[in-house]
Order: sequence, then structure tokens, then C-alpha cells
Amino acid sequence: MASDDEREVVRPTWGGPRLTAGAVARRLGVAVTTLRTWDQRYGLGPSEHEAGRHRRYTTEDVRRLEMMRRLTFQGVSPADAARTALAAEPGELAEPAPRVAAARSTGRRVMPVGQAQAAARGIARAAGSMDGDAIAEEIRSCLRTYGTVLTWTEVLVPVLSALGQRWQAGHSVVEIEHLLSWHISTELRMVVPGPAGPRRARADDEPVPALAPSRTLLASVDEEQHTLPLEALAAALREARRGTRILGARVPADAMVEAVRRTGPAVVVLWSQIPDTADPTVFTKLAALGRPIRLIAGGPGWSGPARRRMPPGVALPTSLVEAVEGVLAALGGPVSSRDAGRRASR
Ligand code: B12
Repeated sequence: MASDDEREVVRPTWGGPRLTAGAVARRLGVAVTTLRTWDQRYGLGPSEHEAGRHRRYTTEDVRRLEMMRRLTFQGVSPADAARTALAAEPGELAEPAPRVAAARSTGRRVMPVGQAQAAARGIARAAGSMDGDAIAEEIRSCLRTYGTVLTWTEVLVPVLSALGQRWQAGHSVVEIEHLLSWHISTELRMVVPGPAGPRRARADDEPVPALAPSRTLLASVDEEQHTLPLEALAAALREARRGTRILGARVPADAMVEAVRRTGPAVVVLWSQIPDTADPTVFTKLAALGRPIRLIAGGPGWSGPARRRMPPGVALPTSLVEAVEGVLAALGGPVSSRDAGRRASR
């Protein structure tokens, strides 16, 4: 079965696919009514109009809308964001490089490449010599200065990927993998809620701000042992003062359904790292509950054959920053993903 996005794509013979409002809304993680408002109020709509057909969005239209969404998430007023998106030249519309996007959207400065590489090298060296304290110290220092999104994206993902490559090349790194995973988890779990108000560091003696009630449920799917990206997501949301319920590794589909029944979340994020664990039935079961829940599938597992069997309406973010923004958008309210990057001192 084709995914909903695929089914809704109209493929012309020139100029790239044309998307329906529904497909664009899902891609951006906004409601169709929001798209309509942006069109009516700011003229930011589909540029093509075919007689007798629904209006379709071109690739350039979608890029403008992505810019609109990015800017509004960064706290720019909708009118100003729309003006900027409409005036942008096609070349300016391309998605900025992930590291720039992460920094912008979290309100942090970009982590200098040299600094990220030095931190990654330090962690890799400490891990190689099985020095847990040094791993912890390096991660803690990055989290304090750059926050969760940049530390995860710029430092930890490269270290983990390099480790994965060494494992694949037949090196014995399993003990290193376990030690490193332990310390990444520990440090991410110690990230405290960021301060409300203008960007600033929270003083050590300042009380930790209260979290909004947990309306976000996070879990790795059945048989899936990888959890670190979800732990990074939970930490980034905590920086944005949003609580989460996290069920951890290997949660069977029926237990997921029960957890949703019992806790009534607004957003559910399910992680699958490897194609073997990516069974979309869990999303079908959750969708069948008929509740207004934003369903989000995270992890490379879903990009395999599972993707085609995904029920309609499940969002598939491809980075931590995109997942944070998707959750915050679904939760609504005034908090933007900038808050996720505000300095959280611990
Ligand atoms: C740490 C680790 C473990 C730890 C996990 C600990 C934990 N608590 O999570 C342990 C030791 C338990 C483990 C176990 C196994 N692992 Co392992 N593991 C890893 C490792 C090194 C990092 C995993 C990770 O956190 N990745 C997250 C980031 C770092 O990687 P990524 O997903 O590729 O990131 C991309 C996107 O997902 C996105 N992204 C990044 N972060 C986020 C966050 C969000 C929210 C979103 C939406 C997107 C996003 O951006 C990245 C670039 O595009 C990877 C190597 C790797 N390259 O990932 C292997 C790896 C995933 N493991 C692998 C394997 C094979 C296993 C085992 C089967 C080994 C075994 N024989 O026992 C088992 C268990 C499998 C199972 N059933 O779950 C393979 C998977 C190969 C495959 N594609 O099938 C990998 C790729 C290693 C390799 N190169 O072969 N593993």
C-alpha cells in the first residue's frame, strides 16, 4: 500500500511533484486550516491553479511554507515571516545545513566545527580508554554550553556513527558502546528545564522551573533496544519546559496501546533504529483508537519497507530538531523550539 503522502502526490511530467494541502500540512506538521489561513491572510499559498481541480503546491511553494514555519517557530511574527518567505529568492529557500538549522531554531549560536570535532575526539578517546568519568565530563560541558540539540547533533551523533562503523568493520567495540551509551543516557537524563523568559543561563542557585504536564509519550518499539535518540528528544523537550513520559526500550504494541489509553497523550513518538523492528502495525492500532493524537515515527528503521505500510498521517521527522519542533507544534501554546536551546545549567 502506498503511504498517504505518496498517494497524494500528483506527478506531472515537468517541474517536480505537486502536493495537495493535506500532504503539505503533514510534511510541515501544521493543520490544513493553518495553511488556509497563511494563504488567505498572507498570500502564501499554492501558486498553481488548474481549472476543475484542487490547487496543488509546487516544490517552491512548499519551500516558502517551510521557511514560514521555520521563522514562526523562531518567534518571528507570522506577518513578518510571510513577508520574508514571499520575498526570498529561490536560492535562499533551500533548507539550511542541518547544523545551521539546529542552531537557528534553538536560538543558540552555531557550535564552531573545530570545537565540535575536539569534543567528539575527546569523548571518543575517553571511550576508547574506557574512562567513564572523562566521557561524562566532556558531555556535561557540551550540554551546559550548547544545549541538548547541538550537543547531540554535532558531537554525539558523529561519535556514535563512528563507533557503529568500527563495529561493522569487525573491531571489538561492544564494551565501549555500552559504556558510552550509559554515560550519554545519564547526562541526558540530568538535563533540567530551561529558564522561562529571555535567553540567559539559569544560575545554579535558581529554582528549577516547573514542567508543563506530560502530554508526550515516547517509546522504542517492540524488540528495539536503541533508545538514545529518544532520550535526547526527552532532554531537548525538558529544556523547552515540556515534560515527557518515556517507556524506554522494547515496548510491545499492545502495551503501547494500553499506555495511550491510560495516559491520554497529545503526541506519541515511536523509535525504530533498525528495519527488523519497524512494524507499522503499532501505528495502525493507535490510529484505530480514534483519539486526536499526533503520531510521530522516528529513526532510520521506518525508512525501509515499513514506510509503505504506514497508516496515513504519521509524521516522519529526520532530525532531532525536526522532532522537537513537531512535538512542540502538536502541543501548541506559546513555547517555541528556541526554548529547547536555552541554556540549562545543572
Ligand atoms: C549505541 C548503539 C547500540 C546500543 C544502544 C544503547 C541505547 N540505549 O540506545 C546497544 C549496545 C544496546 C546496541 C544494540 C544493538 N545494535 Co546497535 N548501535 C548503536 C550505535 C553505535 C548508536 C545508536 C544510536 O543511538 N544512533 C542514533 C544516531 C547516532 O544515529 P542515526 O539514527 O543513524 O542518526 C540519523 C537519523 O536517525 C537522524 N537522527 C539522529 N538523532 C535523531 C533523533 C530524532 C528524534 C530523530 C527523529 C532523528 C534523529 O540523524 C542521523 C543522520 O541522518 C549504532 C551506530 C549508528 N550509526 O547509529 C549501532 C547500530 C544501530 N546497531 C546495530 C546493531 C546491528 C545492533 C544489534 C543488533 C547488535 C547485536 N548483534 O546485538 C543490537 C540490538 C538490536 C535491537 N534489536 O535493538 C547496527 C544496525 C545495522 C542495521 N541498520 O540494521 C548499527 C548501525 C551499527 C552498525 N554500523 O552496524 N546498539
